[in-house]
Amino acid sequence: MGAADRAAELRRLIADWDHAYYVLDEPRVPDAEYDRHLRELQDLEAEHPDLATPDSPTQRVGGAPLDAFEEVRHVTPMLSLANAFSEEEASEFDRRAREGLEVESVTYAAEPKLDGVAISLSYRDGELVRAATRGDGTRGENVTANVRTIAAVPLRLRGAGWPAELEVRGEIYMPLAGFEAFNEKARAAGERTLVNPRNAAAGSLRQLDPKMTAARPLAFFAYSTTTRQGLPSSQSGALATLKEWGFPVNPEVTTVEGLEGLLAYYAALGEKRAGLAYDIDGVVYKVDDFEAQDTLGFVSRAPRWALAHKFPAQEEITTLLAIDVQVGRTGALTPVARLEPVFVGGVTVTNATLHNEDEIRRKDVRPGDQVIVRRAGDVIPEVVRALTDRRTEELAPFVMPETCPVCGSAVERIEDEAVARCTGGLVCAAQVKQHIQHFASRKALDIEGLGEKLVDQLVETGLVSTVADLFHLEAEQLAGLERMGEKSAANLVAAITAARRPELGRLLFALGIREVGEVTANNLARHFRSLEALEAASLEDLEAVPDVGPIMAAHVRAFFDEPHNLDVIAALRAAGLDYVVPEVVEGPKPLAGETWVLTGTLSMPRIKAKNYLETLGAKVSGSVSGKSSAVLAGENAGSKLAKAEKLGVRVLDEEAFIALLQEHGLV
Ligand code: JCF
Repeated sequence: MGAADRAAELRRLIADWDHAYYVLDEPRVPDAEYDRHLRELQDLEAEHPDLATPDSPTQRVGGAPLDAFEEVRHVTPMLSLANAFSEEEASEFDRRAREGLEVESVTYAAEPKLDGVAISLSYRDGELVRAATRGDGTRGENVTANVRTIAAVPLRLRGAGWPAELEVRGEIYMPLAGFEAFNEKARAAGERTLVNPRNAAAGSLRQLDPKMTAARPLAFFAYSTTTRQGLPSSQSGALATLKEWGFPVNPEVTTVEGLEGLLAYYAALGEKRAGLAYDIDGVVYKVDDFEAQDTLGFVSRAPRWALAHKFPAQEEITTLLAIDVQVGRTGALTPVARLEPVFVGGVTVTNATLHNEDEIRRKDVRPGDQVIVRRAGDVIPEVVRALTDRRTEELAPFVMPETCPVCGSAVERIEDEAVARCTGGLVCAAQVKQHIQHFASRKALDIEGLGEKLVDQLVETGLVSTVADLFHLEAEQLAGLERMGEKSAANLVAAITAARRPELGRLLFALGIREVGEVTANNLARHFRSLEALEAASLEDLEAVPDVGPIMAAHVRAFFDEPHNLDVIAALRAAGLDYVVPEVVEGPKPLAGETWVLTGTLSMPRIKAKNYLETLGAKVSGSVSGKSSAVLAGENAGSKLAKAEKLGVRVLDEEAFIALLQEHGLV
C-alpha cells in the first residue's frame, strides 16, 4: 500500500475510534493501540508533508502559536437564555408557551445546562473550517486552532444529508475528573491551580498556543444549529441527527410533557447532579417543535421558547472565620476553613478544605477574608480564592502550627513535600487507631485477632491509647467488648503475649515511621543492630544504610527526636516488650576476595557505596595498585582513575555499579 492510501486509512480508522469513544460512548480499542496508529500517521505525515490534511487527527496536537485571536461576526447572534430560579418561574414559562401556542399541553426537549463555554462550529462541505467563542453574542473570537485540538469536536462530518454550510453550537467543558487530576498535579508541583471547570474551559480556549489547549482535558456537547436544512422539524429530532453527523450529544437529553414533565426532569437531574462527570448549573427547556418555536418568537434577545431553570449555585461568597488544622489518620496536617454558614451546591457549608500551606499562601487567603466557596458534586467543599480587594483592614496571614494540635508533638515538613505532618505517630490520638492496626499487622508484630472493629472499640472505650497499653490488657477487660467471648479474649491476650519478642526489623517496621517499609526496616536493623544505636544515628549515619535516602533519613530522625515517641518506646519496654537481633546470616559473597577502590564524586554517600561493597564480600581500599580488582569512578575522578587505566584495572561508573547492585538484589 502506498503512503497516501495508508495515511487515508489511518485517518479513517482514528476518526472512527474518536467517534465511537466521544459520540457513541463505546470505546473500541485500548489506548495503546490508538496511540500506535496515531503515531504511525504522525510519522507518515512528517515524512510526506503533502499528505497532511486539515481534518487529520494529527491536527489535535495543536499547531503554531498565534499572536492574537481574530474577531468573528456571528451572522446569527448567539443568544442567551432567560433564567428561572424557582418553580413559579418555570410554571410561568409553561403557561406563556401554552397560551402563545393555544394548546393544552406542550412537548419540551429537556437537557442539562452545562457550565462551560458556548462555541460556534462552522462546517463547509463537511469539514470544520471555523470555531468561534460567543463573545458579546454578535462578535466573538476565532479559536479554530484551539478547538481543533479537542478530540470530541468532529473535524469532518459523518453520515449523510448535512448541508454544504452548517453551523453547530454547543458547549465546551472540562470534565470534573480531568479538572481534579489537573489540579492534583499542579498542587504537587507547587503550580497554580485552575479555579473551577468553567474558568478552566474558558482559559484553555483562550490560549494563544494551541499546544496548551491540547494539553487540557476538554470535551464538547452539541445543542443547536443555525439552519434547519437537512434536519427533522424538532429540537429532539435535530439532536438525534446531529449525533448521526458525528457530534456528541448529551445522553441526558429527552422530551417531556408539560410543566409536570419539566419539574420531574428538573428534580431527577438535581438528584443526579452530584454524580455527573461534569458541572451543570441547571437544565434547559426548549419547546420541542420548531414551528411552535417560530410561533413563540423572541422577547428582546432571548427566545420565548426556551428557559434555563437554574440549580442552587455551586459557588458562593462567605466570610472565612478561622483556619483550623486537622490531623489525618496518617498524621498529615490539613488546614480547614471555618466559614460563616453558606448555602452552596444544595447544602449548608460551614467547613471547607484549604489543601495545604503553600496553597493558602498562593491564594493569599487570610482569616477574616471574604472568600469564594465551591461545592460541586461529591467533591469536598473548598475555598477557591479570597476576594482580596474587599479587605478593609490588615489581616494576619495563616501560619502552620509548629506543634500538632491533637497531641502536641513536633510538626515536620520535609523538603519538597507539600504536606506538613505530626511526628508523634505513637501517641497522636488522630493516628492511634491506624497505628495500632499497623503495629499488629502480619508483617509487623503479627498479633492475630486485632482487627479494625476491635481496635476501634479498644481506643473508644479508653482501654488503649498507645500501643504500649496493648501489653497490659487482661482477658476480663476484653470480655465486656462487643462480639468478644471469653475464649477469643483469652486468645487475644495470648497472641499479644506471644508477640513480645519480635525481631528488631519487625519492631522497626511496626513503629510506623513514615516511609520506612519492611525492607528498609530490616536494612536499618541489620545495620544498627539495636534500637539505641538507631535512636542515636545522625542523618549522615542513616544515609549510609542501603536503601535510605535523605527524605527517609529525615523522617527517621524526626521520629526519634520527638520525646512523645520515646516515651511510648520506654513504655513498651516497661510492659515487657523486648526485641531479638538475629545472628547475621551471611548472604552469598559474590565479590569475596576482591579489593575495590572508590574515587570521584558519587551521587550516593561514599560510606553507603562502601557498605554495599562490603555486603557483597569485597574489601575497600584507598589506593589503586596492580592488585586492585576494580575502581568505582564517580564524576571528576582524577589520578586514581588515571592510574587504574594505566594498570588495566577494571573501571565502573556509578550506573554500572547500580546495575551490579541490582543484579545482586541490593537495590
Ligand atoms: O448547556 C448549555 N449551557 C446550553 C446553553 C444548552 C442549550 O441548549 C442552549 C444554551 C444557550 C442557548 N441553547 C441556547 C439556545
